[in-house]
Amino acid sequence: MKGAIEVGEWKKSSCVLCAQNCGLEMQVEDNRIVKVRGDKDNPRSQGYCCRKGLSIAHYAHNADRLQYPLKKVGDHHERISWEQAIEEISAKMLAIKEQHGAKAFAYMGGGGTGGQMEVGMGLRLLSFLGSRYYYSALAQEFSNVFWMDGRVAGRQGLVTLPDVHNADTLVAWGWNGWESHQEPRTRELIKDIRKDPQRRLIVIDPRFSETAQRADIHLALRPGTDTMLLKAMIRIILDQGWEDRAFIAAHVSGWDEIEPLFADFEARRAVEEVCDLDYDQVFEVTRLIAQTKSCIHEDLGIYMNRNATINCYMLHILRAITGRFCVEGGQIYPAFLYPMGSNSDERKPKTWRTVKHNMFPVMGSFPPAILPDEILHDHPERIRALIVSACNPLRSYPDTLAYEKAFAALELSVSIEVAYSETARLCDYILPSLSYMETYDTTCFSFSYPDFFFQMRQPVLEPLSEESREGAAIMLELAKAMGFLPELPEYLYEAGQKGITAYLEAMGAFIQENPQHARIMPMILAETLGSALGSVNQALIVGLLISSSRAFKEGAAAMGYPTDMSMIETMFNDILAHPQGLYLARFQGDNFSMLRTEDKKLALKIEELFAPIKDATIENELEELKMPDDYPLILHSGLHVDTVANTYLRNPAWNKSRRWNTMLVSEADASRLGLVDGKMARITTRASAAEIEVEISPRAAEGCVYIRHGGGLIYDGKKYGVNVNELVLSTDRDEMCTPMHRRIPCRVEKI
Ligand SMILES: Nc1nc2c(c(=O)[nH]1)N[C@H]1C(S)=C(S)[C@@H](COP(=O)(O)OP(=O)(O)OC[C@H]3O[C@@H](n4cnc5c(=O)[nH]c(N)nc54)[C@H](O)[C@@H]3O)OC1N2
Ligand SMILES: Nc1nc2c(c(=O)[nH]1)N[C@H]1C(S)=C(S)[C@@H](COP(=O)(O)OP(=O)(O)OC[C@H]3O[C@@H](n4cnc5c(=O)[nH]c(N)nc54)[C@H](O)[C@@H]3O)O[C@H]1N2
Ligand code: SF4
Ligand SMILES: [Mo]
Repeated sequence: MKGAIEVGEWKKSSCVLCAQNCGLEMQVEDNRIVKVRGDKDNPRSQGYCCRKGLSIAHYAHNADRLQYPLKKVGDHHERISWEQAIEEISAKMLAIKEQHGAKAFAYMGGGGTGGQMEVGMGLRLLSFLGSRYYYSALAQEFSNVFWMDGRVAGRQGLVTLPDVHNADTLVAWGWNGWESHQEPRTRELIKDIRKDPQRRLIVIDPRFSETAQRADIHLALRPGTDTMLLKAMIRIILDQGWEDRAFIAAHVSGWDEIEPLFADFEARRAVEEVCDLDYDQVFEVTRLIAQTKSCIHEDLGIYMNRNATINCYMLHILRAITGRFCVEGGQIYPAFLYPMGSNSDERKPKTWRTVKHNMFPVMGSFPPAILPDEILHDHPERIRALIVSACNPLRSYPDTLAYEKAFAALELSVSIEVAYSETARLCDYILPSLSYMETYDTTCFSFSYPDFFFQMRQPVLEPLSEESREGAAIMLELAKAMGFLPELPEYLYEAGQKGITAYLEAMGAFIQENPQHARIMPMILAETLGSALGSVNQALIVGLLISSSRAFKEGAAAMGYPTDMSMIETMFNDILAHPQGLYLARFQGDNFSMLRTEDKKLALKIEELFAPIKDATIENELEELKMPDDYPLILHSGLHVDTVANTYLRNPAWNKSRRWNTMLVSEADASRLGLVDGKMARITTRASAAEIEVEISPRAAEGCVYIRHGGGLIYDGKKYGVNVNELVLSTDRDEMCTPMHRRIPCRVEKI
């Protein structure tokens, strides 16, 4: 009846499409998201959101959503019951373990930008199976920087970030923040800097990116020459005496041995002959970095490029010698509830390595670029069974063709998914997860110091299907079916009904009687408190608060939380009462107190990197920068622009009438190659070839072509766009096994 349409209430949630997790409010009618806006009450994002967030309904509602467990039969999937799925998968896993041992198992994904409770349980399941082969997206973008960060801080997992909002000079180095965000309220930040005559934005990017367009200074360096620019900047600082000697003496160890690495480096020659930049401009940028309240946000233009490890290292050297570490508006260690990852020191002999490539993990994570190889070889300890959850390797990870072969060779593949993704389609079993709009979850990306922000997203939608479950609950089911959970007393289940403090008391008594089970406390919590709360994820969040560090608990006390046993319950109730998120802790002590080095100094000396820095001479670099004759151009495989949301948004309608799967080419290259805007061209790499529409763009640098990330989508059975990962070989990677997506050799011809 007209006029009687009930207007849905606005519910508080957050975006799950990038690590910013901006607060969103959603209006829901008939269990569908009908309107979305930024949530002004979210203290971190303050109403900010981008067009991806505004398109979130496409994530929740689309034709690919899964509704019940599926099993591969011949070349298609058939519906099966949960009982059958859990029984068959667990039986197969136990049989594989019996026959081939723990190294046959790998687990991939689970985390991502929507929620992290699933990965917590997934890692437990993997460890019950006896394996440490965890593969994740982190190890295809950040291995270099996380490894290096680990050395400097004395422990992996202590990731550093630029405090961009408090800086006067912001350097965007290989970061296209206007489009990719990667900082809270990025566009507002860039606008604020433009308005303020005391502040400036400097962009270091070969391309006239959307961010470069808004910069005070744009250093459009020749692609891949960041190493020379960094060496030159450090040399200039030393020549000018701009280094902060007092800071170095107080907070840095190892500088005396590092300084000689830059002796005699011909800064001007490097800048002019290698980077193709104006020396005076580089000199001025270096001065601004050294002499103003500066910070540098580097991103995939550095991380997925040549020399990534030494470049990340030299960025830290630059920050440390200019005193821009652990200070307001500089590079900081953010406060955390739990570290971003574990400490996996490859120097320790007990650290697992992969069988084929002898590769080590960084922060507990192995690199996806080599997984196909680790499956496709004939060693008896090759990987034979894989659980993939909350990730989409067939579209996201390099060398799609190798991945296809690898999935076909697995003895068991299980996907935990919300959608019938390109990866799920290849799996033996697909288990339907509740979507992030239907669950309680958190990512814990706080990104600030000393205040720690926390938001537990609450469900805004009823489950689409009664058969879908929390990802963490699925992991728990599998663990139980394989007999990894002991018989638990009824009183633990009952205590949860009486509140969290009562539960903690009961749990304390249980562990005292059964100290052997302390190790699997998260599983026990998930099982018993999870059943009382009706949500495994909620129970796991309580678990995080329980196991938080002393620094966190002191920080929480500083925010006024009680310091006794009731702290957890008080805090959890506060979390529930603040669906928009809240600041939970104010860390005590200065930012240096986060360091895990014995002397609380930045351990800047990383000896393994001395030789590669020395070897990066002007002559060597000029030689190595040459492209092969048959592949003279650089393919930038995967821009993270406005029309891309990794592979989360499946319905192509969200990009209707936008050019989201073209190849960007400069005017100069187009006229040289006879390419016409809107017409097709063929691009060939060492991996394969593809035909794609040409887009002549002022944003493209000469000598480079660009294909956005996210093509190769199969939506509702139909394929859309070129999957750029089909054009990448797994061997297009560096020594840390990071794919060099920003430098794939290619050639382009008109058709
Ligand atoms: N060539 C190229 N490739 C790239 C990049 C590039 O620049 N170039 N960029 C890379 C980068 S930086 C990253 S971070 C990655 C990311 O790669 P992935 O980690 O693979 O992430 P997504 O592609 O976003 O895949 C997320 C998957 O999770 C599923 N999902 C959504 N919600 C849920 C849920 O609630 N539960 C479960 N279980 N699943 C869910 C989605 O349907 C989707 O299939 O890929 C990258 N791949
Ligand atoms: N809209 C949107 N935003 C996203 C995502 C998305 O899918 N869509 N995904 C998110 C994820 S997972 C990630 S990791 C981030 C990535 O965020 P960004 O790293 O900002 O994304 P990219 O598009 O890879 O931008 C890299 C920039 O590096 C430049 N570059 C290329 N080669 C070189 C070089 O040799 N030297 C230098 N100095 N620069 C170079 C490129 O021209 C480009 O502008 O984005 C996140 N945000
Ligand atoms: S995709 Fe946009 S709205 Fe969503 S979290 Fe990232 S910046 Fe915020
Ligand atoms: Mo990423």
